[in-house]
Amino acid sequence: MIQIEKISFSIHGDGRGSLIAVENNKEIPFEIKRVYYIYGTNDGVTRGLHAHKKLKQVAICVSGSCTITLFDGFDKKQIFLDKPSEGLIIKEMIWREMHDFSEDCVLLVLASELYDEADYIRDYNEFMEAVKNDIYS
Ligand code: T46
Repeated sequence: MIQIEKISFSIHGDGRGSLIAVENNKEIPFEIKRVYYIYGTNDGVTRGLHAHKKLKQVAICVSGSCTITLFDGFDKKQIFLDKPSEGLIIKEMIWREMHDFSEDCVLLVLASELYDEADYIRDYNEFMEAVKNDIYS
């Protein structure tokens, strides 16, 4: 069964509002080499639709909400994200789809590697073959 791993970040709140800090190998279980964010997603759009051979990521919905579906080749789970204080760990060899973005959704992603198109598996059948034959583990 696919394990859903979430991280709860400490909120430094005071009369002015809230602040969350995340550090390499502390709150985040790897060295962060890249940060990107997804926003202004059009209604009805599904993003992702791929897996990564090696990349590990933590996804944080810093504004609004979205749903992420994770599939390990056997089991599928949908995770609703709507808290800036919560990170979803997305490990290697997991097919991911992000959908149901609210208009104000900003999805921040912390990644363990620099951008490398060769690390993507964008073909679903290739992903299923790789899982079946344990190719990238
Ligand atoms: C993932 C999910 C959660 C770059 O040039 N550098 C980057 O670091 C990234 C992430 C993307 N790009 C380019 C590649 C494409 O031309 O930006 C364009 C859109 O990327 P993509 O279609 O892969 O975006 P998503 O939202 O489908 O997937 C992204 C990440 O690529 C992926 O690693 O796990 O978010």
